[in-house]
Amino acid sequence: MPADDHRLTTPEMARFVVDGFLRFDGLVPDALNARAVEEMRLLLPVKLARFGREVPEEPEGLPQPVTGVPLSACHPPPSAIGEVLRLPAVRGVIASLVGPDPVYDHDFVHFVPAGSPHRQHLHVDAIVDSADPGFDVQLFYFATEVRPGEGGTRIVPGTHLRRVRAEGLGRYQRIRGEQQISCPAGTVLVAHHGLWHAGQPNPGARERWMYKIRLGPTVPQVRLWNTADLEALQNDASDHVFATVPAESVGRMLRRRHPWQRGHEERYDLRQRALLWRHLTGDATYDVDYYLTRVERRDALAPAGERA
Ligand SMILES: O=C(O)CCC(=O)C(=O)O
Repeated sequence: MPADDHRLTTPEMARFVVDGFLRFDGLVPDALNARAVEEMRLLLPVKLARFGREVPEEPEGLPQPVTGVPLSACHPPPSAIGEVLRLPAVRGVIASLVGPDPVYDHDFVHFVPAGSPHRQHLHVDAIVDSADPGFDVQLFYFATEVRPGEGGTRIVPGTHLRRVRAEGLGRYQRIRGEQQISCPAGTVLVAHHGLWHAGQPNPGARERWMYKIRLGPTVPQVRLWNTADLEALQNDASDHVFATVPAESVGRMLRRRHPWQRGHEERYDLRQRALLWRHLTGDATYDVDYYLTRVERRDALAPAGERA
């Protein structure tokens, strides 16, 4: 049930908390995708040169944003990339997660030529973020069709709440439940900054053009989505899989297990998801399976000097 202003629904927000991303297939119309690819062709040398610490000239009429400016100041008309970022459907997704005018962190053009054997190792971009539940988003915009196995990004759903060292991940070659994105042109994937991912080879005959932008919140990330359905779905702290489980609730949605979360492994992530849901709802008593409340209640009984 997308809202009129395209903001996300509560089940979609819960899915973001569980998976660390949401994808919207074919969201951007073909004519705009074609213009965006042409713009990326012009920008790629600029981005690569800057990465190499050069100061290249910007293409005429396409001023590139500076870190720290509001998104509304980025990629002004006639930029096709700006037009994508200003589509009501894209703005609704962004506004739901980081507010209506988030801060621009950086962006990049990720081009994989046809036949490229280049493979990135699995990594996270945000290895020096703090441990609080606040988050940035990264928008992956696939401007060209990506056929199965032809250069789509490899992602591991549900890994975004693990605190890892980026290079420590590089050794993992296969993880149960990982996906390699294939999608129609115009697909937008919005990810939590902690999602594990890697660029892949493109043995196909088509170029793969993807634009990625990182955005940070400028307002508290509390109830920014369409919360019309929240009251009916929000569970209280008595939610416990071995005792009390409401028929339909956010808790049920958050409890979904990924294939790599075996045995009791999922409990670490469930606790992190509950903390993130507290952050998103402003409800400091929210819980799933009682993990947070149990410890907090015990802690409140401890002598002052022993409290965590
Ligand atoms: O090219 C890709 O598919 C992913 C690239 C990327 O996200 C990165 O380098 O951090």
